[in-house]
Amino acid sequence: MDAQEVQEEQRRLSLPVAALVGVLALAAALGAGHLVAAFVGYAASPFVAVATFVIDHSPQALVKWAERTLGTADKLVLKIGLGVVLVLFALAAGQLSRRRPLAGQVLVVLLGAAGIAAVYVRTDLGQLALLAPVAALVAGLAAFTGLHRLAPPVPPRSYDGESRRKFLVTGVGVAAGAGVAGLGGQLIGTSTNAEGSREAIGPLVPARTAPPIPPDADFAKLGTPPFLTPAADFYRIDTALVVPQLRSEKWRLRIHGMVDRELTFSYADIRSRPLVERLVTLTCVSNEVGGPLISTGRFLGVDLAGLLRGAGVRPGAEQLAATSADGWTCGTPIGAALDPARGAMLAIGLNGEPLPVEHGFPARIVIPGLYGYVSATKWVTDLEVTTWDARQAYWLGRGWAREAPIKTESRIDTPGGFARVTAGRLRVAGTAWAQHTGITKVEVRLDQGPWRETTLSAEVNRDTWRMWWAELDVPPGSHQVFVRATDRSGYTQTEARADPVPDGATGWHSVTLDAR
Ligand SMILES: Nc1nc2c(c(=O)[nH]1)N[C@H]1C(S)=C(S)[C@@H](COP(=O)(O)O)O[C@H]1N2
Ligand SMILES: [Mo]
Repeated sequence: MDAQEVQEEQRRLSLPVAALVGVLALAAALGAGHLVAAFVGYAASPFVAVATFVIDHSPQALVKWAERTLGTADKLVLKIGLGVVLVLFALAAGQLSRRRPLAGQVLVVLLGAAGIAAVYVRTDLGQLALLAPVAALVAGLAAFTGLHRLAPPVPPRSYDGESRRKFLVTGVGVAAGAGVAGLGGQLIGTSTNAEGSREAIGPLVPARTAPPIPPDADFAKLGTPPFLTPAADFYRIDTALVVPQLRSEKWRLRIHGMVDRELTFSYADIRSRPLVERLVTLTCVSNEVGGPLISTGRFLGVDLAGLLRGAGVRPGAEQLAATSADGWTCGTPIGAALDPARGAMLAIGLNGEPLPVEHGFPARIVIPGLYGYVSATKWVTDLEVTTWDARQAYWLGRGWAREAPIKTESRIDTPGGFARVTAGRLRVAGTAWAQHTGITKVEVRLDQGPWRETTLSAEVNRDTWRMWWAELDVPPGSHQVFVRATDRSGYTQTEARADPVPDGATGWHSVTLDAR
């Protein structure tokens, strides 16, 4: 062993330095991946791709649980969680490599391979998209190896000022480079993204407007939600980790399958057709009894049945299979899509503006009365008229029902659960819905007492929710208030509790109160 080898043998990094090397290499990898992804597809950014993979391959019960409990924050929580895991990996890579870089290099390659695999399995991303995780792997490995070689050992025997300067300059360079690459990727990605295109749409003029909403369509002053949900508050549920960025100029909708003639529409084609406005309450099948995954919008768009009839639906068709730009799929009974009384639409506007990007810009499907997962495809680009046997939509393969009309349900909005209230006269208020049938009665009950009818808001149409309120006499103590709705078919909500899986929750919503 010569002196050089002895020195190499004993070279060891301190824990903080090793950790820094790991974290800087991670930053270099993510920054490089994000920059390349700006050119080959945003969803190929390795971080995004891995997180999406986690969503797509988690047990569906877990995904739905996250949607229910975390709502729109589910993705943020996932991203933070993944970020923490990655930093732990980076720290481990540093720690395992305090003597030799090999163990850390292996970890870096494993992480890079995970990114490549996550992009590879995505059928909606081209092969070019693989460049993003490959760039991440190369950058991560180079940064790790280079920084490891330059890092100060303990004890710092032959490590002089010059070596220290080199390490610092390289470290700062890697950090700055990663930041610039990441930010640059973000900037380039968004200048080619959907929001710019959306802002250039200009006013969308309805040929037929929805009737004005009467002032007594909600009891917002008594604690119900407003009849129309502001777009910013509209519940959002989808599997897209990165909101698909479509530009209206490039968007196309193809109608094919069991049709007489295949049709392709551009945004301009759709926009120049007579645009109709419809007030519709969307509901997610994952909504628990009493849950928030329901909102009402003023949708603007064209009649879906008209588009399909233009293509000529052939006999024997059963399913309208819709595909979104990000590869999500949805199957609707063809009858519901064609029924003129149902009013299915291809929507391009919400509440007087172009669809928000996260709600499907440039276009989505809206079909009154069906849960979102069997009807409401956002970022829709492809409609295939087909049979049930020929294609199985995304959530069907995960245990959810093929046909899923929205169930008649009701919710207490005020007071909230476990509220402390003053004993005596208590006002309760809430929401009820039975889309496509209509609500005719809502009743409330205190504990095991008699059902009492509530005052209903004006019925705007049968496809939207209805608000209710009532007053109850509440003695001091702990109590439970129940609500149940009856729809126009005469059906009264069952007390039997059912989970959202496979076709929507049932049961009476109740809140527990503490009256003093
Ligand atoms: N492309 C796409 N469209 C989708 C989904 C999705 O995951 N991807 N989820 C559906 C579900 S489950 C629901 S409940 C509605 C929600 O629409 P919103 O987010 O506009 O409220 O969108 C539907 N359309
Ligand atoms: Mo949903």
